Amino acid sequence: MKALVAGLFGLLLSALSTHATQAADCGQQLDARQRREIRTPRHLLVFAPSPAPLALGRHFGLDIVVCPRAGASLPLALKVDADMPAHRHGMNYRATVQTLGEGRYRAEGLFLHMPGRWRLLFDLSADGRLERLSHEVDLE
Ligand SMILES: [Cu+2]
Repeated sequence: MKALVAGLFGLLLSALSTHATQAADCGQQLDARQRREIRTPRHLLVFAPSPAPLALGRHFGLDIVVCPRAGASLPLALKVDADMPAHRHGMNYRATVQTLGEGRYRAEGLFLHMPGRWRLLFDLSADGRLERLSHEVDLE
């Protein structure tokens, strides 16, 4: 019985460390100075703007990597948008997202047209659920 418990505990530890390694490796190919992370219980999303850094009144894209956590699946679809909650408006442009495979995505056509606090919005659909992730950006 002791051996069985120890064995199960070992299995649990190795499962946990496997997940930790995957999460730690997520998005490592993106520029370390520019990349940002958003964690939820189900996904880790890492993104980096290009051109970087984000600037007012300039078209930019995002390189995005999504890594599933805790038994979640890769997103079937990812939508990217941005808004200014304090002003109740979004962008004047619609971003497009290309799926590159293995959790990698490229969003194009973002444009933040006024100074203030913006939110980058990432809508993931995976496992029949929609999950909205957001990241705040202050632009001067
Ligand atoms: Cu505004």
